[in-house]
Amino acid sequence: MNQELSSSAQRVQEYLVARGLESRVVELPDSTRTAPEAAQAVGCQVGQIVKSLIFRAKHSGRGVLVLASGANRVNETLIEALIGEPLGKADADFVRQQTGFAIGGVPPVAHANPMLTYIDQDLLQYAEIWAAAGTPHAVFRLSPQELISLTDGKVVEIAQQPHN
Ligand code: 5CA
Repeated sequence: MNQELSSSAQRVQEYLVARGLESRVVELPDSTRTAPEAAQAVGCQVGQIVKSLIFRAKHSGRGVLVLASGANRVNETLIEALIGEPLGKADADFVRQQTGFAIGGVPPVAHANPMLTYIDQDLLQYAEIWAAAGTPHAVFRLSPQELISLTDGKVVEIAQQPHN
């Protein structure tokens, strides 16, 4: 039986089909707006949730996509060293303009403007990971290798070391 997806989730599903992925977008009654909520809703570890974070490079103004494990805080200094310029945090309008999606449902793929992409190496320890699929109630499951090939992202160490 086909359940109808909301239009943003449908856009992500169509992208996955076009790229030959078997993944199916699922819309859940519970919120998947944050990584802990998404982990709770699908019943996985928070580290298996892909956070799709948009940054704005300060000098060039370009968007940078960081795909981080839900368990990690991003070390922005490391990303700045990789791109060679300082980062500013993107505001909600910039996120929508770059991705075509609203915060809380930003998927790692199917963006309006494809961006330079970095992938958290900590995601590679899991057989399966889950990412947002366009809305704060939609997710899809994939493997880390599929995430790499879909996004053409560079796998790097992203996590900030705990302070204590
Ligand atoms: N659906 C979940 C799990 S996949 C999700 O989208 N999580 S997330 O972490 O990728 O997206 C939430 C992120 O949006 C936050 O970590 C934060 O970086 C960003 N964010 C939240 N509020 C704002 C805001 N007002 N301006 C800019 N970015 C924001």
